[in-house]
Amino acid sequence: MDEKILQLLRESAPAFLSGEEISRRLKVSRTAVWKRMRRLRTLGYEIKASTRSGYRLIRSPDLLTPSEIKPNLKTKCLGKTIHHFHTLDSTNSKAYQLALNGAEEGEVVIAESQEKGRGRLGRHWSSPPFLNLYLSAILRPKILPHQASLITLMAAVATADTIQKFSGLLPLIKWPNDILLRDRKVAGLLNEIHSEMDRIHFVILGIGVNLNMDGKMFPKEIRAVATSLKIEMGQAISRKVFLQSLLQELEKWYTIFMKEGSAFILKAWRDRAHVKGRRVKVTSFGETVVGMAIDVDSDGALILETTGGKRKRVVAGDVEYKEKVKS
Ligand code: BT5
Repeated sequence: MDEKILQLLRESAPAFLSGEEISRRLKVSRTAVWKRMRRLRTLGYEIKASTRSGYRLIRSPDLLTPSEIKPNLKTKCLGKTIHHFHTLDSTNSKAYQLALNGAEEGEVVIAESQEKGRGRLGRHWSSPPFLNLYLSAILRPKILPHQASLITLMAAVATADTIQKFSGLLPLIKWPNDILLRDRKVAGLLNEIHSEMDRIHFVILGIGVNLNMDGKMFPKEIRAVATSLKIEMGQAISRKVFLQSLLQELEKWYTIFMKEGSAFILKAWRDRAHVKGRRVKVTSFGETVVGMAIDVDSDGALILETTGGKRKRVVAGDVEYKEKVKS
């Protein structure tokens, strides 16, 4: 109902739209319309009311509701259905449930805040309200389960590209799922898959980007290692414009991946990751390996050369750079 009222107000702007006309078009009482206007104001919409002329939308808040996002969204599939929530435990968990119940490729879950935002391996993702982006997209790629890591690389490239276009700064991708600005984490990805041995049912692509957080808003334990676009750019940014750009970039890179295979993704990833020749320490399944990063292979695994000259292939883990990153 909120969405429909906002759509009517937008269509008639800058003119007023009478309460009678709204109640007629939506088949609800005028009291119901009045109550909805009051609710929309509490959500931050500035709506002018005049007893003679009706209602006029003056300004919308920077909310990530479908009615805010969809008018300027230029994607064909991604984000055409947006499930928006003021708060959720985790957008990934919600998207997973929706996908199990048959949600289609391209449906997106967005929350203004998360109570149990998740990182990998049960870690926590700090998700305060109205400042950042917490998004999960449902994809149903026709690839084999062992290629699922490439979806993470694809999403990392799309997220890094969006950040660069928005800020003019050069983000660096840290294998497998971190996006860094000036050596600090500005975004993280959490991909979860539901598959059989030879078939992926769906991938949940979870992306968290710190947009308008100030330094002191981060929990103490990550203050020195996290950043936001606002901190790096010195100005607040529009979350909805960022989200629209991100969905467009994701769709672009996903289409390239599905049509052309992994070569373009890997090249773009390598250009942004600068991992080659870097000494790293990788913790994977409780084991720690130190070595020289050689490359990522065609399935997105990290290839290391250890001190003994042996090659080691790492499919999942945490990377620590043994020297300072130049971004
Ligand atoms: C990640 O995990 O980086 C994946 C983060 C994915 C978050 C998105 S938000 C939308 C979707 N729904 C979810 O529930 N999750 C996804 P990992 O590599 O394990 O990094 C987690 C670590 O990053 C934590 O242990 C902290 O050290 C740090 N961290 C937590 N919150 C952060 C934040 N807001 N910004 C930067 N670093 C953070």
